[in-house]
Amino acid sequence: MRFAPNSVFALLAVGLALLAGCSKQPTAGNATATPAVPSAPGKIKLGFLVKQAEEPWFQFEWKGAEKAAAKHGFEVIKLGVPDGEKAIAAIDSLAAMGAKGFVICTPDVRLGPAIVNQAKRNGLKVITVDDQFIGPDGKFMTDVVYLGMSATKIGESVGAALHTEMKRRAWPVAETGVCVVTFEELDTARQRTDGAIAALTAAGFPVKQIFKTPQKTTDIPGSFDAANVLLTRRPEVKHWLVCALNDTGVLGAVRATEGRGFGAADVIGIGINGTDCIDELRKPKPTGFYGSMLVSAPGEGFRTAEMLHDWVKNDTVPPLDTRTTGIFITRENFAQVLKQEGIIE
Ligand code: FCA
Repeated sequence: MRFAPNSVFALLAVGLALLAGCSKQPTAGNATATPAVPSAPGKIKLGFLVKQAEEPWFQFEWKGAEKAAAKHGFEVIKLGVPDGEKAIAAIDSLAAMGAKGFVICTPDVRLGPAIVNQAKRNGLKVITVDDQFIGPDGKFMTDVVYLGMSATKIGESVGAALHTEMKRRAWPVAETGVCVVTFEELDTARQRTDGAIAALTAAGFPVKQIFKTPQKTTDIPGSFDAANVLLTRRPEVKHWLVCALNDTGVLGAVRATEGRGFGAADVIGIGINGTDCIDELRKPKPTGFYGSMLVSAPGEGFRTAEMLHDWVKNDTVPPLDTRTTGIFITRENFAQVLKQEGIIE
């Protein structure tokens, strides 16, 4: 049987849609968007692969990438790659569709060497975003272009903001505990929670009242379970400060504190991302989720896609390491800041 070029593309598009549809969790909105039909010939095509397409953070990165595509006239192929097998298969699919490169937030940083090899085999350029690849020696693959947040610094701002708010509320330190939901196998996550702990201890908070509790999965059920284990072990704590690698980590922990009868007056949770807590901050009644360090997801998506396009089109090699910073948002200023950042209308 012979396929006309268009039907081959249509088949590929169906294959990719299936691939994206296999994400572990159902996705919202255009989370698994794939090109329905192949684009106009001649447009440069670039992939944007993300580990958790259901997380608003990554949907906002995609929005940023789309904006760069509209500005520069290229096409973005957005795919969710929740595991290694799907990530490797997606690279082959991108090549078959004629893409020239991709930006990726990998589902596992240790896939770095395999992803780089697969990209090389297919002649694709690679930029990593958010989660930096780890090489076989256990060290960061600093020769692969990377853009991500200044994780330690942002974590430190979380710790400092938690301490400031605790003092403002005049909580007795002896009755206060810190719930640190951790995911230490991911470096950017460990740096964030270590940063928060470092800032709290630097401000004089007693180390013995800072409790780490690991989450098995980086979603709300994962952090909810992790926090529950800790809350059971520490019934003596009357007020909780909460931090984690991102908003989702803090949201799950705050839900756990609510389940144990703690209200907004006795919980201060501060997340990271600023994109995954919008509904929470919009709730008419305050919750224990106090605020978040907003990092620009659309900005990261725009910048990485633009750098990749410039690299493919003009051979401009991007800087190897770019770091982004955060802005503190709370119920008071989130609407205004998120508008300024183009995250909400
Ligand atoms: C990691 C986290 C995301 C986001 C990103 C910048 O990939 O899982 O939620 O914080 O870093």
